[in-house]
Amino acid sequence: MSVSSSDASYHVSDRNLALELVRVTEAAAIASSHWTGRGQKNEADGAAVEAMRKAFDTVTIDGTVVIGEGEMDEAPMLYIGEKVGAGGPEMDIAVDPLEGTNLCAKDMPNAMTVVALAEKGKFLHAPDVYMDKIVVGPDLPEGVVDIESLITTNLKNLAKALGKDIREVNLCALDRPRHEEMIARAREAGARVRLFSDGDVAAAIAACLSTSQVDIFAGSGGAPEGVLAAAAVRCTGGQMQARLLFEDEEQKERARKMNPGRDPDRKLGLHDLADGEVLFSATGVTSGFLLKGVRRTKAGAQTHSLVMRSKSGTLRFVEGIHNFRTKTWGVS
Ligand code: VTB
Repeated sequence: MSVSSSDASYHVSDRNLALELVRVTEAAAIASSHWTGRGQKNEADGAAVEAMRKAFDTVTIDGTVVIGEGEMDEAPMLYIGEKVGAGGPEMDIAVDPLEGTNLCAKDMPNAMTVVALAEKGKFLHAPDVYMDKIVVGPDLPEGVVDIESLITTNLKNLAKALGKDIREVNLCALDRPRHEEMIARAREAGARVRLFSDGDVAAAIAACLSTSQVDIFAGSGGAPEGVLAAAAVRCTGGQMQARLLFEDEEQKERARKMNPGRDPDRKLGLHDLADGEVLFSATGVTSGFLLKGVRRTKAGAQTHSLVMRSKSGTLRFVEGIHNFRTKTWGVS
């Protein structure tokens, strides 16, 4: 398969395309970093969206946003169905231009910019509802945890598979009242629980990386974030299960319309969320579990990104040094 960008024949598994994606998340991170700690989450998000949208203009694909900023009437850019890219092979795109807008506004850990790419039709078309999620890392027996099991059962089975005492198992969960019972049960079973305020894509990835000291991520968060997390989990070889959660019939009907012929209540495996070959890139805005945040310097900025491909399973951490004297928004 050709990897030349000049003949516009990228395939989703192409190595060079992964590096193109880093430029996209870097651009969004640099733009939103201007707003770090300023208490203005909408401005931070807007800056990320605009920079990301513009950066896609240089990527030689015919992309369609399937996970984005919302429906066309509620988002000016990167809305669901929007076409992005400079032309080329058809691909579906999932974005969260600023995952953790509050984290950025408050200068708290784990804000990052996120993009994932798949062949057409391979991402779940997730409505903006909650999704129950469970993630564990690679090299564990298939089905070691199950979204339908009690958290205590999952933690016991995971401890056994990891060959460690349950007291040394670390669960990571969003700090929300809806998770109180799960957290209490996990602690009663002996596990440690690391809570975080926003940004469950980073937490899901952390569960797949041994360096993070997170063994399992569980709980409910945004469904679109679940699809992005799944793309990343695919690349690491980890396991993930999920289920859409609906507050009313209207939400369920929306899910049905977005994925015709599929039962919206079904248990979702990793490949139901992100199938085929996928690419993933994230750049840190504020430092966190995974990535260092943008460091702004006198004449530019430094970025730290994670780029991965499911085909090779290679995880690449990329440091960027951007010169504002030659590029106003930091990337070519
Ligand atoms: C998570 C998290 C996001 O929303 O999906 C969370 O990843 C879930 O929603 O960063 P609630 O805040 O309603 O619990 C965010 O925190 C914000 O989009």
